[in-house]
Amino acid sequence: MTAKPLLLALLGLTPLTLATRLTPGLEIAHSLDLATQGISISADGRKFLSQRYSTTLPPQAVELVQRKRPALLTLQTLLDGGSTGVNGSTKLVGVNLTTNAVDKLYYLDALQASTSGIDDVRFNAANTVAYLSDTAGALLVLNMTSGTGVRVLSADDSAQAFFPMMYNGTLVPGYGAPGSTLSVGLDQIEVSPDGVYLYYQPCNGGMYRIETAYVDAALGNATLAETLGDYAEPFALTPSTGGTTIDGDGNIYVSDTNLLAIWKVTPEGRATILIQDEALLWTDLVWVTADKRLWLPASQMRPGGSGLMADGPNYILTYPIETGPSAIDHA
Ligand SMILES: *[C@@H]1O[C@H](CO)[C@@H](O)[C@H](O)[C@H]1NC(C)=O
Ligand SMILES: *[C@@H]1O[C@H](CO)[C@@H](O)[C@H](O)[C@H]1NC(C)=O
Ligand SMILES: *[C@@H]1O[C@H](CO)[C@@H](O)[C@H](O)[C@H]1NC(C)=O
Ligand SMILES: *[C@@H]1O[C@H](CO)[C@@H](O)[C@H](O)[C@H]1NC(C)=O
Ligand SMILES: CC(=O)N[C@H]1CO[C@H](CO)[C@@H](O)[C@@H]1O
Repeated sequence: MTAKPLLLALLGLTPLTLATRLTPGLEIAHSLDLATQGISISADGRKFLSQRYSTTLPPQAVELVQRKRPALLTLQTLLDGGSTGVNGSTKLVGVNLTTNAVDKLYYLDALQASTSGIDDVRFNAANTVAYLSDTAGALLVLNMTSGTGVRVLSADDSAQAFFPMMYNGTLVPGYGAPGSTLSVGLDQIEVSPDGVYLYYQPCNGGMYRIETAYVDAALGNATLAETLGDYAEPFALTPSTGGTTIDGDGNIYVSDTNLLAIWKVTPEGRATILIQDEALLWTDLVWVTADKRLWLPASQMRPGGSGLMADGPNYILTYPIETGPSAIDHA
């Protein structure tokens, strides 16, 4: 036995022992070398991961082709935040999964503020409008037919962090001066399966919803774009969140970075903890598959460190739910 496995065994950290300690229903689907923040699964089962494991290197999108060796740079809907000047341009890229070729490309620079961090994307029921979260505290609405868009909610409280984020019981340290804390504005977004509501929240939680009819109309109505916040309604007091997803019945799943848990928020706004487990360490973008399972990439992010991420193995876990995916989710 080499030193490393022996040490891991002594620490009780081998996948086998972790598995035996997991909450019933929670299963390890993949154990990867690199930390994974997001998983997207195509209708025919191809799995795409977004991985970022350092504050200086750009995130990468890969297809998971073997258990342990992801390869092939492609993603169904790839959002290049351009955060570290990768090509200097933030863009939304669509990839045709039959040909693996880029078939859609929208540049978002005109919609951004200098502080913007474009983080997540969802689509309307007709798949003609894209909604993108801007962690500076705004929503970008993009007309995918014309390629033009509008930045809304930037002056509205609902898009701002009202408190720093929490992680495993304490405030998350910021990237600024020692003692600073991390506050992140509008980040998680979901669209109801019937396309009627857009849900959104800052990273510290506090979920709002707004009718997509108003959001879409803001594309062609500057007055409405300015006052869109008037149509926002508080929906659920969610916690500090790594990522969310929505199922076919409109239940939203929210990963809780503080309690290391997953919450379920029903379409009526009833919020409860579905599962809590130490393995759910900063779970990020979550996915629902047709076999009624949540896919939970535990990104292992440990805030405050220079590199952010812990050493592997990094787990992608699954958990059974009662419903399959929403027909329009990540369409
Ligand atoms: C993807 O490419 C294939 C082959 O060219 C084409 O038949 C299909 O319509 C494309 N899919 C989309 C969604 O554009
Ligand atoms: C998007 O742009 C197209 C083409 O200019 C236009 O016909 C359509 O009405 C726009 N959609 C919205 C929701 O504004
Ligand atoms: C969370 O905090 C507790 C108390 O400090 C500690 O024992 C535990 O190891 C932490 N869990 C993780 C996953 O960091
Ligand atoms: C634009 O939106 C404002 C605010 O909701 C509304 O009062 C006005 O009627 C709208 N204009 C048009 C042309 O729809
Ligand atoms: C600033 C810059 O280099 N932009 C380039 C980014 O990549 C796209 C697609 O290859 C080019 O069209 C841009 O000119």
